[in-house]
Formats: sequence, C-alpha cells, structure tokens
Amino acid sequence: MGDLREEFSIFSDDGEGVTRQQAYSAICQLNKNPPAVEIDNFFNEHDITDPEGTITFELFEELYNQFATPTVEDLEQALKVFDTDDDGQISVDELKNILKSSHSVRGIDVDLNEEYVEKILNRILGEADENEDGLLSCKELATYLITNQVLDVDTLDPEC
Ligand SMILES: [Ca+2]
Ligand SMILES: [Ca+2]
Repeated sequence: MGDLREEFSIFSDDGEGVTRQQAYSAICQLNKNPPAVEIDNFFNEHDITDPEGTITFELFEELYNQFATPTVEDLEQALKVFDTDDDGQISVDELKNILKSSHSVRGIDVDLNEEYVEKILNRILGEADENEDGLLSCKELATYLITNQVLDVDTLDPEC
C-alpha cells in the first residue's frame, strides 16, 4: 500500500485530502481505469458535493479498492460459494454452475453441454493444477484466473 499512499501525497494539495478530480487522476496513475461517474457517486455517498471537497487517505483507499484487481484470497472466497459439497475442490459439476451463473448474469440462457464444460475444465486443469493431483481446488482456480487475468469466465475459450 506504500504506492497508494505515495500517489495520494503526490495528488493532494495539503497531504490531507484529495478532490474528486485528484482522486480520479491518482487512480488512473495507478493503472486503473475508473469510470468518472463511480468516483462522483463515491464522493456523493460521503456527502461531499462541493467539487473542491476532499476525501481523506482512508476513504481514498476504500475508493481505490473498488477498482483494484481482486486478490487470490478474494477470488478464492468467491469461488467457495460454488464448492457446494464443501470439499475445497471444484468438480466438473461445480464448474458448470460457475459457468452457468456467469452466463445468467447477462440474462443469456445458454445450454452448456457436457463436452464444452469438460474441455474448459481439462484446459484449466492442465494449467492450473499446481499440485498435480488431478483436482482443481478453489485456490488453484483463483490463482489461475488471476495469473491469466481471466476475471470473467465467459472469456475462457475451450479451443485455446
Ligand atoms: Ca467441491
Ligand atoms: Ca490440485
């Protein structure tokens, strides 16, 4: 978080706070691409309506985290929801549910056939099964998705 504190100081006029414009610039500088409207919303939610109004480092950090890439731990937690038998491993059936939920989010009803899911699973297994036990743990899948920057399972291509 040292970098974050540094960016904050660079953009802050007094070292104590940043305006929405400064917050936007600072977050862009940290290689994130924040929608300006979300920064506006964040300031508004904290009752800062004056364009010159500032937020503290603590709030800035909170704002930044909204745009930060999730950590392996975050994603692992998220994947645990899909580990329905709670064995710490993502089975073919469970992966299917992840894929289905990701599709249904977009309101598209896709019939995921067994072959498609198995292709994806086999591909991920080949690359993500770190301890080579033939099973995919939540942690292995999370690590794989983050390493490959696949944060949307829709973008997985079984043909790759
Ligand atoms: Ca499981
Ligand atoms: Ca494994």
